[in-house]
Amino acid sequence: MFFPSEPFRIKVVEPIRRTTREEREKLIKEAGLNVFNVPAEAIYVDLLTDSGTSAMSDNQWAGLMLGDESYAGSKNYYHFEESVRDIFGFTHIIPTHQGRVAENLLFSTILEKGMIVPNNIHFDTTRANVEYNKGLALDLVIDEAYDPHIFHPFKGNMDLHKLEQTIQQHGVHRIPLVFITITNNSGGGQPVSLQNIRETRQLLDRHGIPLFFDACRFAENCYFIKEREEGYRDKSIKEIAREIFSYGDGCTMSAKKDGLVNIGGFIGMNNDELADKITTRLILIEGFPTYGGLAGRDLEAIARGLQEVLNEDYLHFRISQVRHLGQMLEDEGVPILKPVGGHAIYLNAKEFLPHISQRQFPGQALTVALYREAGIRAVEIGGLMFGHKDPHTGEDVWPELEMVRLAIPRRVYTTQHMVYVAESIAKLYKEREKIRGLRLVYQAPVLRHFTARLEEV
Ligand code: PM9
Repeated sequence: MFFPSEPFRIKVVEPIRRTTREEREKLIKEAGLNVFNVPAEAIYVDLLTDSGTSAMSDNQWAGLMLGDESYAGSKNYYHFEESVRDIFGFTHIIPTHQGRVAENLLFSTILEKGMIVPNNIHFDTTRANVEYNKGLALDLVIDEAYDPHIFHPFKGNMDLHKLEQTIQQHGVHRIPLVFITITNNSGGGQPVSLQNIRETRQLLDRHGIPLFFDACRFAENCYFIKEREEGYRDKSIKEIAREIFSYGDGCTMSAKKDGLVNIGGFIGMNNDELADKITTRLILIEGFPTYGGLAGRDLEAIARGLQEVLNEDYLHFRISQVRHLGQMLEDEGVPILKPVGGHAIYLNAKEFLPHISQRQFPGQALTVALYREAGIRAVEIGGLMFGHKDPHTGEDVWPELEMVRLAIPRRVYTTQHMVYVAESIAKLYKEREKIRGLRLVYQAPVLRHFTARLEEV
């Protein structure tokens, strides 16, 4: 498979250590079979998340030295605002220290009990923030998204029929806005087409409902549009991004993904009244509107990162590196979600471990086995993350997909690291009958996967 070489060279290195099998056995046991509790120094290849784990460029590090840490009106804020507006175009740009705060500020301002927020698929922090504010988070992605075998170029698309039905059923007054997550993380990092975005906008215009984007991985989404959607091959990534956001009334963004930084986020919007209300809350919980919980130097790094991420050589390498890992796994017969998305490979845990029922957390069992076997940290996106009790019937509800995500940090690991990951998983796949199911011994009331403790059945 043709795969471009890295469009950067390495100037600084961070040593990583290989642990022994015995060390890992002990650590994972102490961690309650939850890789979130394992110290990062005991991980060889860390694919827990692509969030906040990017390697910054020399240009971004240089920007940190220009940090203006004035409480109000830092010059870095103005540069940040200019850079964000250049791509996203929104009138109000409100910095936050990460994505979930942007979600919290937005939903705590607009939601009233019983309101509904449709999305293609809500990410877990988005869902939690909607539900915490007494709203109902609905996933209205196209059905193809739930079939890991179907190739659809834009598997993150919103199902317009489901959206129209939802509006008819619940009424416009209960839907303060609709979200589209680009790329659709919880559905496999799958892109949304511009046609689908345009049509969603037209549908919402008929009802007077605003459209917001969860823009964490917008540049990767734009790359897929350029590659797969007719009429966009000759457009630049920035032109595609501008068109996407021209259909929106606002966005939330965790800059920890396509901002190429280790911390930061923002809310963008056009509505003056809403921006005023959110800014008042921002001052209460994050800080003054020109820093929003960040240092001036962080804002500078975001301003630069957002422009760097639009580079096509970078995006070509990025998407190809993830795709290459997927191809190596497929060549070994390992079941993965197809097509490969933008930032991660998703192992299909139901097919990897058919002998473990969903009640015994096959995704988490596979995640634990991967750490034990090879010191690789992945994350379960399945029953542990999304399983819950139905509030009306008290029955257990399990998600359709049971996956293990291998999220690839940006500009961090080399192709040889990817070979190591593919070979380790292929070995595990050959010995999969040895992996046992798990049961919960502790769970928190919200976002339980972060702190859950489990044991082997
Ligand atoms: N995503 C991820 O690993 C980091 C948190 S869970 C380990 O995928 C979307 C689509 C996300 C996301 C975070 C957030 C929240 C919102 N939307 O982590 O609060 O993927 O900056 O962003 C993670 P923050």
